[in-house]
Amino acid sequence: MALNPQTIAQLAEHLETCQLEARDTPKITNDHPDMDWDDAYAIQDAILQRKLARGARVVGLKAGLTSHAKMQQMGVTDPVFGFLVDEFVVAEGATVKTGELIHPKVEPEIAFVLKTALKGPGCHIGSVLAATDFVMPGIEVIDSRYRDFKFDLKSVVADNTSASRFVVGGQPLRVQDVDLRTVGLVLEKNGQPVALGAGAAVLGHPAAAIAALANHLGRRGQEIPAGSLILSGGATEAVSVQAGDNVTLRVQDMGSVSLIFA
Ligand code: 0L1
Ligand code: MG
Repeated sequence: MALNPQTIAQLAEHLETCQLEARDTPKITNDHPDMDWDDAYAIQDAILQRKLARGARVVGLKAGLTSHAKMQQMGVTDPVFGFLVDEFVVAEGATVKTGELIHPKVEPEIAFVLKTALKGPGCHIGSVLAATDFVMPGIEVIDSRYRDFKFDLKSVVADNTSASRFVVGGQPLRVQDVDLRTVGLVLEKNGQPVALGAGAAVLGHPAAAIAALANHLGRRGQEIPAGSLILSGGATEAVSVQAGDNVTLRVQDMGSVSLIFA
């Protein structure tokens, strides 16, 4: 690691304060160009520890930047992984207050809920499907703390991969009842389709994103616990939203899920 524990704690405090106060910041690698991947995930972990110390509950995990559309949109080449806590949960059809966010965007995602734990290395699509209880539609609201969404991958990892809010809902399906590669999805904003995609946009198969997360955690001696909810990543580019917008994600055979922005 290139950063000392004090710097990691200070960067975690800085990024979490930006999240809680809806303030943007230049990317942290500007001042810490030697920061490495372990530093980036250590900062993310330190943000999680700050939240846990205040009584937060981990409610899931996320993979991000898992589609070519997202990678192209953000000018990066690799997936990233983050955590979801209870303060990010929005109920189906509920309102997200944009005043609590910096510059929100929405992403159409397939969420997985596991019935058994998954531990890498060596996880593959088959292990993920065997471990999955059901899949369901989810909208992730991302809100990078970095000014104008300008960042590099290490800065994004430290910033918990821009996680800010999410909703899941619709009709859960068992994985044997759906082909997750060809399943179609439509993201609507104010009643108009604004992004269209299919499951295969996510690393060829959304389960591959869950396998990548399990393998990433396995390298760190961790696993995805049984019962976890995991967002597999946006199947299309992210769409900006503002107060007054309503957003609906429709996924083939899985119904729809919605959010309102006020
Ligand atoms: O969930 C995501 O794909 C977001 C990853 C972080 C990059 C971004 O803010 O777009
Ligand atoms: Mg996402």
